[in-house]
Parts: sequence; C-alpha cells; structure tokens
Amino acid sequence: MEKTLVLIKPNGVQRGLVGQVLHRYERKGLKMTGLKLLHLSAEKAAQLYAPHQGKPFYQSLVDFMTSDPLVAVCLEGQNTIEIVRLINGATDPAESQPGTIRGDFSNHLTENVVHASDSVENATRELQILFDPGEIL
Ligand code: 3AN
Repeated sequence: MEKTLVLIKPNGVQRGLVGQVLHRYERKGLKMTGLKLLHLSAEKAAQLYAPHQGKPFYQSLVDFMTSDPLVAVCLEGQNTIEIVRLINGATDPAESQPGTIRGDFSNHLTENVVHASDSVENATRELQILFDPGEIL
C-alpha cells in the first residue's frame, strides 16, 4: 500500500471544487485516510516547495499557496502516487487531457487546482509537513 499527499489548492477551494475533486479519487477506489482544511503558513510552504527554491516561479507559487485556505488529503492504495497523478493530469495546461482534473478545471500553470506527490520519498516528506502524527488514520 502506498500513501500520497493531495492538496486542493486555494483556487480549487475558492471555486467550490472540493467535492468534485474528492469524488474523482473516491470513485477510483482510493481510500482517504487524512483530510483537513488549513491556511498554509509561509514556513510550511517553503518546506513543501524546497525542491523548487531558486526557480523563477517559486515565489509566486509560495504566495499563491499561502493566499487562502487549502484542503490537504492523504490517499492510500496500490500505486496511489501514479494513479493520482493520472487523475490530476499534466502540469502544463496545454498537455492536460480532458477528463483529468487539470484538463477539465484549469488553464494555468501555477493555479492548477491540485498538487500531488511525485514519489514515495516526496510523499513521506510532504505528508509530514501537512499532517501531525495521529491525523492520518
Ligand atoms: P506537479 O504539481 O505537476 O508535480 P511540479 O512539482 O513540477 O508539478 O511543480 C509544482 C508546482 O509548481 C506545479 N503544480 C505548478 O503549480 C508550479 N509550476 C511548475 N512549473 C511551473 C512553471 N514553469 N511556471 C509556473 N508554475 C509552475
């Protein structure tokens, strides 16, 4: 079994997409083992996006992710990391397929509704940033 972190980004929450996004993971049969609404601090955003520090989009990404509340989700199942990234769709709006979350709901590189971990190592690291021990069931 594999765990991954999904973030429904501030624009996903503002646009009222939380239910529709969660539904896509649930109908695929992924198990939700952690869920919360929070306002991400600058410190946690910096930890989360440490791998992107120094890139031209880094500061605007951190500013966006700390601008309004977001929803953090822990999903669990076989090959969950890969499955969730398929459901989310490509980062580039020109490449995200219709039927994916980004393909259906986003036309922006940074404000692309969802984030998901891209490896087992990053999932473990990111889940520790967003969830306290005991918050994942
Ligand atoms: P993904 O979320 O698809 O794994 P990453 O990890 O490459 O994408 O990037 C993290 C986040 O940084 C993306 N979700 C996106 O919001 C933002 N991002 C990535 N590349 C760019 C870029 N070239 N310009 C603006 N924002 C970007």
